[in-house]
Amino acid sequence: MPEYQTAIGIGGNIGHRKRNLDRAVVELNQLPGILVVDHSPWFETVPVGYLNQTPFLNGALTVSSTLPPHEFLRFLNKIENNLGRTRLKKDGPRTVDLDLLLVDDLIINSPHLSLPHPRMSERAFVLVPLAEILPDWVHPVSGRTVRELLCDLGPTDQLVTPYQGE
Ligand code: PH2
Ligand code: MG
Ligand code: MG
Repeated sequence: MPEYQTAIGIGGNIGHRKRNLDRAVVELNQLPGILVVDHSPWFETVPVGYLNQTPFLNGALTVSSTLPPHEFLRFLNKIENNLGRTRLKKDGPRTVDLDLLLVDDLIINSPHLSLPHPRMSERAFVLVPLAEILPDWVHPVSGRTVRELLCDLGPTDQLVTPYQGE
């Protein structure tokens, strides 16, 4: 059975954010063929895109999986739905968002899935947590490591801060 090494971005800003995200991680780990290998600390982050909403809690996970990326994505969407995710507004408030960021060195551009995640390199709320667990992972399109991509963003301390509790 092939094993895929996967990086996942997780975030949310509705309700008890930490409780929601912790529950998503537990549900993920309970899926057959999925093992959560590592987990960044949680960070409080300024909303990007749609600005008029409460701050997010964000983190990153590494997961070992026997599921091919498209199947894995279906399970991630299921967990989002279990946790009450609605999709009323692009970039708007959500209980939990689980995004596939990187899967091995795969490059995929299909209608439902793009890998690497197309906006990951611009987003401090993705790269700061990811750099805590996978600083040396090479982005297969740009050839830059996660640490280098984060450096490229310049200072991020106004956008991403350690989580202090709800
Ligand atoms: N997710 C988005 C859009 N904007 N901003 C922050 N801070 N954190 C997110 O997870 C986030 C966002 C789309 O998925
Ligand atoms: Mg997202
Ligand atoms: Mg998403």
